[in-house]
Amino acid sequence: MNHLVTEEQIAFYQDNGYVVIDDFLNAEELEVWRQYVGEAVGSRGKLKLAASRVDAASADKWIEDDNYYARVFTQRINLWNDHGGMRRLMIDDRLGKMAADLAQVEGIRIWHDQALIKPPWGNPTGWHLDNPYWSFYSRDAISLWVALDDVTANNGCLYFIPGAHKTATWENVSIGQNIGDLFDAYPEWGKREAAAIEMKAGSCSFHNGLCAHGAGANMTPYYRRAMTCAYMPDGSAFNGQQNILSDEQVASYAIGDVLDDDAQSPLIYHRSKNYVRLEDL
Ligand SMILES: O=C(O)CCC(=O)C(=O)O
Ligand SMILES: [Fe+2]
Repeated sequence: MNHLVTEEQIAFYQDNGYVVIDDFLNAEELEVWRQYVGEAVGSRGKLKLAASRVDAASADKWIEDDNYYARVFTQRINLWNDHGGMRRLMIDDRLGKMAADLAQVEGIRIWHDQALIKPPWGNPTGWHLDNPYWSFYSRDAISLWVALDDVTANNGCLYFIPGAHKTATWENVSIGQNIGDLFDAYPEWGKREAAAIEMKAGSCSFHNGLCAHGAGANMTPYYRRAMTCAYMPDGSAFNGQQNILSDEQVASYAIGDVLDDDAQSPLIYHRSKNYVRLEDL
């Protein structure tokens, strides 16, 4: 694993809100990631979250519908919760350190991982911001996106508006059918050109949770598989939004409480504190 980020990559990330790491995984690692993601997604059926993390009362909202969004991508969240191999891949301080170095923060927690598999002839991923969906607000939230297949402008590569994270507020749109709705909220971004991020399988990108991004349609008869992980800087506080938290968790927090439950959001790397190791979970 090519897990050491350079000063140039950090500077590029800070300036543009995203960065690409070529050849992040070697060929053997890529095969392991593909295998584990395939197994973990396969065993979920239609359930987006692990069964153990879903409230009976609100189970319906985590079952995939057969709608437009289901054809943007198959989305299965927190595979680390219910697949041992995915847990080994995600609870890895090398990933945490990459994220901490790029984001320039002290410690990194998993907010959620997610497999995002665009089906053959899949719909585009509308422009959006990530952090406004989550249960904490941070200008330093960061996500990893690993290409499990070669991604090009033909099959739904990511696109970013370089530097958008610098002027983003937390105004957002949902990923709907009009892919450009975000630009109604941020007209200045709508006048800029997007960067198309084509990557070989095994390469990855990181993006800031406030950097505008989307992905193209899949104009091929093949799947476009990506494994991603959204990270929360250690010390981030509850903002009142439920997102992936259970009703019980939401009821237990007041706005402003620090989200430091390692069973929900494991601290996978910290520069000076003890952090979670695989054996601890
Ligand atoms: O893979 C995609 O189509 C979108 C990815 C995305 O929005 C993300 O990783 O935050
Ligand atoms: Fe996103």
